[in-house]
Amino acid sequence: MNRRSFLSSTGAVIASGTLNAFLPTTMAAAAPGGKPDHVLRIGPCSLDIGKGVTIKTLSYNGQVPGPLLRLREGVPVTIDVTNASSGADLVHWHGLAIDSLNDGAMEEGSPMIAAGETHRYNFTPKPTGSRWYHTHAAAYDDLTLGTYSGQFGFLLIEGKQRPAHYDQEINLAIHHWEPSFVPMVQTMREQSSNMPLTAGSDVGYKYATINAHMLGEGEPIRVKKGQRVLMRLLNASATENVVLSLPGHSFKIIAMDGNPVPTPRSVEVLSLAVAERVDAIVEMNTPGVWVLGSTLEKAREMGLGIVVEYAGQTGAPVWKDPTPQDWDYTQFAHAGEASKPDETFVLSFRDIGRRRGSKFDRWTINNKSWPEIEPLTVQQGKRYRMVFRNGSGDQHPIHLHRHTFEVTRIGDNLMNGLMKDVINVMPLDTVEVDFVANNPGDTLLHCHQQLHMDYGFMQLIKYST
Ligand SMILES: [Cu+2]
Repeated sequence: MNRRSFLSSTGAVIASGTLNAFLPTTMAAAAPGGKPDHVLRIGPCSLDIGKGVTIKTLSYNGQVPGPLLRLREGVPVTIDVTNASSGADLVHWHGLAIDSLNDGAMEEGSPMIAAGETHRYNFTPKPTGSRWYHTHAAAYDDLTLGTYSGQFGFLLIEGKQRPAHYDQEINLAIHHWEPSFVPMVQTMREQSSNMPLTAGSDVGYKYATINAHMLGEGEPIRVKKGQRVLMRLLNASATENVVLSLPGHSFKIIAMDGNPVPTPRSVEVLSLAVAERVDAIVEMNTPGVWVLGSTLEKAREMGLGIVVEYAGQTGAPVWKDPTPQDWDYTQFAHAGEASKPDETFVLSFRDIGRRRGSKFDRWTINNKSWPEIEPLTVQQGKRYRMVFRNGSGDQHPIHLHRHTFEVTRIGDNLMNGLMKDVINVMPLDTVEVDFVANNPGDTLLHCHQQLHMDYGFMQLIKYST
């Protein structure tokens, strides 16, 4: 039976709206589950990030960052991911409160997508805000994999509330390229904003980019005097925390990790640990040609920056060192104590040095490493406090999957109202965050520094039944 004769013989069925049940299997097989809303293809790509500098990496749809995905809060979405790379991979939807199987972390039970396979993610996005998507595959000592690659993109969940008024929006993703093993000696550490306190091996980089171009390459950010520009900044580096500034301007921070901050504030210097996001309004009121870039000269030389050019202005881009300041999360929160938790978990982080045959140090939470570490158990509806004690000399951007937490203490400062999904814990510091167990299913807690998560810095949270 061809399609026309099938339709004409089932006219009454079409009118009743139950056509699908009567479709011949050959037609159904042509579109399993129907057409997806979005398609991502993991595959090799070549990027010209600067003059004579070509990077070969894996990315989504041949571009870095991957395609901007704008989803509506509460509207179910299907995303087909085809893995055209040579190894198994998967996509994590970072910052969303969705189910464990679709979240995109193998440790939570999300399936790995074998090479050559297509997998359909199916979820209802929430909450509203600047999220992102990226590979959650481990890399270990293969520095072409995981978040060392170009597999990341912006994921904007749009809801009813509008952010502050703005004239132009710009999404800026930071990444470091050409990783290699380097001794974790002071000279390399000085190039990063991590602290030179530990020994062992580390990863260093040759290049850095904002939106896949080194400073001075690619198109500048073009602005006009008087404009209010919404900048969404994402640190998509595998291991490097960054500190940025734009001479002559300030960043009015309105959201962190996509969540509106209780106390929006203007800052001259912006700190972004691995996986953190900031939404900032920048008032364009200092005409000229400027460098928005790392506050470290060596990092700008590696490419970490982008030119901001006012209409009608010409000349070499100008950099000026800002007044040095320590990053302070508390200024964006309310001062004072948060709600009391029902229970508290104390988690101490330590570097236990290298195991035989490994290039990298092993990490522990309460003296145990993934996968030997037993899960934390929570009960639905209860509020939990996690006390992060950093007993190491490294910074740790700690990420909680599938939940948003409230930052309740940094060092000696009590605070409330600041909602995040990544918090950077400074060397030897103590940070406390609270979350409500409101999304049953296995939930991963880990350091987002790829070297740390690959070498033991992960723990599962399980809901008791
Ligand atoms: Cu870490």
